[in-house]
Amino acid sequence: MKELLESARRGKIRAIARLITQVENSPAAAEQAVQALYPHTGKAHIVGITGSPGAGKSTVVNALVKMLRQQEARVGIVAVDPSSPFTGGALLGDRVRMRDLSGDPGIFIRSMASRGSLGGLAQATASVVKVLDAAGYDFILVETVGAGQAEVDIANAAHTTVVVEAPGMGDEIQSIKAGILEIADILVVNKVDRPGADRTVRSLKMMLHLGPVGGTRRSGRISANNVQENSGGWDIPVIETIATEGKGMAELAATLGRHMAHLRQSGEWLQRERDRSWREIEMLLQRRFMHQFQAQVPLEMREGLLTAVAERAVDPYTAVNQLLAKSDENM
Ligand SMILES: Nc1nc2c(ncn2[C@@H]2O[C@H](COP(=O)(O)OP(=O)(O)OP(=O)(O)O)[C@@H](O)[C@H]2O)c(=O)[nH]1
Ligand SMILES: [Mg+2]
Repeated sequence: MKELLESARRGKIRAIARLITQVENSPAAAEQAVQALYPHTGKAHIVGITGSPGAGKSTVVNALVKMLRQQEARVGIVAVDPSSPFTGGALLGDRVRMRDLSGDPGIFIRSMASRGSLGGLAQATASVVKVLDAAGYDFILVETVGAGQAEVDIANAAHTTVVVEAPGMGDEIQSIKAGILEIADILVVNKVDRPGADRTVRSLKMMLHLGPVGGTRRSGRISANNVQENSGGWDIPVIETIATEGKGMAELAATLGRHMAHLRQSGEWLQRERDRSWREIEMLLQRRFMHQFQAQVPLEMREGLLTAVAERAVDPYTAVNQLLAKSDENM
């Protein structure tokens, strides 16, 4: 493990890949790796790319990476596979499209399989991002489908969140529903070669000026009197792209740099790092508590209580009190 960590840190592609596999498969390995690598992290610009299914996220990532490579940046890409069976088919497409990036030693691509719990995926992604950060990648792009809380959690782990939209089918409205507009630092309207692009751009800009569209922006982003502050004076830019032709990518890359500078100058950087640290610690605490609890309370007792609650013999609050009493007893 020690040698593996050392090689990964020196940027050896094979070692990085092997380390990530271990981190994904074993919480103990993840703990060991993060403990060793953490002091070497904090240098990469972590960019979350999210948005409606099919909006062109992977194509944007592909084109953006090419642009960043021209600027000599090293780029890590983490594609979080959509867990929804409806979008499962896009997976193969992603692999094929991203293949023209591979072979370049300045690029590392990893697909995360979605597994069991969503919390587990967010946790695994956070660890993989740390490995890439410690391995010296300048940018780490994390693609997720913006569909639920897990994606929001993953996007929250980024310094900059790019929400990709495309014209047509009331996508704008859907994304508000999914709450993903609220996490955007940069909005990309992709496929502007398609009809209706103007209208999409206009309505998105209008919504941004209307302020928070319900839901909660992350901390520090709404002032006390509920006026949208765009995190300390950051006006959320709307960038028009045609990812298939690489159009708009120079502007997107430049805007990423501008956002990073803004985060640093405004102090928002530290705020976001603190928010992120707390979310991660909270996630780890929850898992740890749950494991402890499961070790301390016999399975039969839990099973018995479940039946009792289902049959209305015991209410859920009383069940929790009894479980906690048992857990204390066995500590
Ligand atoms: N006309 C046009 N098509 C595009 C553009 N960008 C992407 N596409 C096409 O849109 C389709 C979906 O693109 P993807 O990049 O796979 O979209 P995605 O958001 O990653 O999709 P999921 O990961 O399945 O949610 C593909 O067929 C792309 O070729 C664009 O700028 N213009
Ligand atoms: Mg994709």
